[in-house]
Amino acid sequence: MGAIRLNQMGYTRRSHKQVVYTGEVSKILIFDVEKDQIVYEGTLGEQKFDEASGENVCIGDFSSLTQPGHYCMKIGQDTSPVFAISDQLPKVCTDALLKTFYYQRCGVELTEQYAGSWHHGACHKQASYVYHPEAETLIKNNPESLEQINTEGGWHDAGDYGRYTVAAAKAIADLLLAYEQYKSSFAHSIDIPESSLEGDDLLHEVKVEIDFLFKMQRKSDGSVYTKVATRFFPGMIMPEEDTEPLLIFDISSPATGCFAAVMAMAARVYTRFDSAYANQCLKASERAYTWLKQHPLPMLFHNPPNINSGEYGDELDLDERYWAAAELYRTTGDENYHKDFLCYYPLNEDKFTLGWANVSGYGSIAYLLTEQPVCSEIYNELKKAWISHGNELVQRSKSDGYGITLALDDYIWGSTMVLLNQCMHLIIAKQLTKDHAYDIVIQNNWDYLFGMNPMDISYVTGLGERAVMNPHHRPSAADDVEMPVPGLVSGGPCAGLKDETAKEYCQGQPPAKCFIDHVESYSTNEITIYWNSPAVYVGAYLQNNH
Ligand code: G3I
Ligand code: 9MR
Ligand code: ZN
Repeated sequence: MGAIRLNQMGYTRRSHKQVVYTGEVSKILIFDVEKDQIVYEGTLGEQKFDEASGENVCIGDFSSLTQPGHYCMKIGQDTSPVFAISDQLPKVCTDALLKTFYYQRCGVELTEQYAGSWHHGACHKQASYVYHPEAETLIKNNPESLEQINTEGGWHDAGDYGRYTVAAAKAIADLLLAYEQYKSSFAHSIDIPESSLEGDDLLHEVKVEIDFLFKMQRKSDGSVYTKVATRFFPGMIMPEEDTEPLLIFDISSPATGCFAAVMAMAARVYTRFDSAYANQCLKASERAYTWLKQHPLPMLFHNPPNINSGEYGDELDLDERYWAAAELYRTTGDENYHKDFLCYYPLNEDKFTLGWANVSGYGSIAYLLTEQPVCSEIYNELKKAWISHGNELVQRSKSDGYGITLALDDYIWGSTMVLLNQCMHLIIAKQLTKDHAYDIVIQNNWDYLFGMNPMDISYVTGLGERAVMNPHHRPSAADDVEMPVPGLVSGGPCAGLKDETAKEYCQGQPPAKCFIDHVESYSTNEITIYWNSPAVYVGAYLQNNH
């Protein structure tokens, strides 16, 4: 672990450029590696204690270096990884982050033409059955007695091969928000099978997951199943080797609510691309929403006994109802959805979280960005609260040694998602205020992801000289390719030490150092589609703001 922490991919010409150094205060020297000459000399600020990492750090600002090139930094006896200055970097990073959704595809062969070394055969083509306590026996002896539904397609959730509705919803929401707000960042090919077709690749890729979600809506009543997965997490095997029976698990009101929300988003976004498809999304959304109205009490999902695949437990569904009403109102302008949103508004104390369990932030974004008439009292109150929370994040970053927004208790399972969600919050706050005060903090959070962090590691596989190499990701672990699938965002430090490997390696470490780049540490080093999706959103913003 080096003493010089910076964005290992590098910086755009005019971006804020900050280095964090854990040695004694001394001069900063930056070398142009092509010309082998010193091109910058600077100084570090005073040492300060960084509580999250338990280290004394000094900050250096080298923003005045703007010349494109490749550089390395020397401070005292320490040397940094080589980094670049180029306005192409946000595009390079965003494309890699977005391409991972292709690598997560289920039910299709990933060919060498598009997946390179990480190609694999078609997977999870086996029959999938609606769960029954005796499913294992019945599938063997009397499969006709079980309801069989074709659930092929979509994206694997994470390091495992489960496909989960609420996880899909956050991923789709982030990607569609990125497209709605920064369409120009997606006007080029990311080299997937559909790249030759009409339309942008982000829309082609998200359609893969939406097409899967259609199959998760129960035909009889419009409610939505929570997941399709095997009974247990499989071993560290390739997807095509995972041939255990697939089970479709019960419907829930949170799953149905976030389905209604993302389908309403899709209806809005796809309408110019494919109006018939957009209409199909809207009908599915309205059908799910009708079920929600007919079932005002929460219907929650918990894994049945002897089932050990992801649960995504969620004890509340008011946030999903809030989000669904907001998106349907934004898409249709139907006052009935507006009335519902205004009813749900006071019931949702938290209005900012962009999680997989608490999705209230998406409902707030939909109302803050809506093109429809609003209730000005509620709108102004929500806008003021959103901006105020953004300012609190900025204030918090000022006392953090790395200038990032994570609080000490944010180092949870998927802390990089928390960091990126906070970045999304600041970006929306900037959209609402046009205030550039948010820029530096957004940049610091982005730089943390790519190496300016207490682990001196890029938390994105394949991006950075010292990037995560051993993610808890079955295809990366089970293939015979040394390099992991590129562009995957690791969950990052988790102070709760929620797996045996984290306990073994991170015991006693401060929160920001509770990370181990080990394939078995799923609580600090797994990857998921909804940790990559907020990163795509931030990268898309940076492509337009550098
Ligand atoms: O929100 C609380 C916070 O208030 C509290 O301070 C903190 C203390 O530890 O816990 C926080 O809750 C954590 C929650 O994630 C936050 O979202 C729980 O402890 C933690 O157990 C929970 O972990 C989830 C994990 O599954 C285990 O359920 C992760 O969010 C979730 O991303 C992860 O999802 C898994 C899927 O089940 C299977 N596929 C892989 C995927 C990623 O690991
Ligand atoms: O691989 C599983 C990962 O996707 C989950 O996030 C994690 C926690 O639910 O569980 C992982 O599976 C492990 C299982 O929980 C315990 N036995 C080892 C499995 C592989 O690490
Ligand atoms: Zn699969």
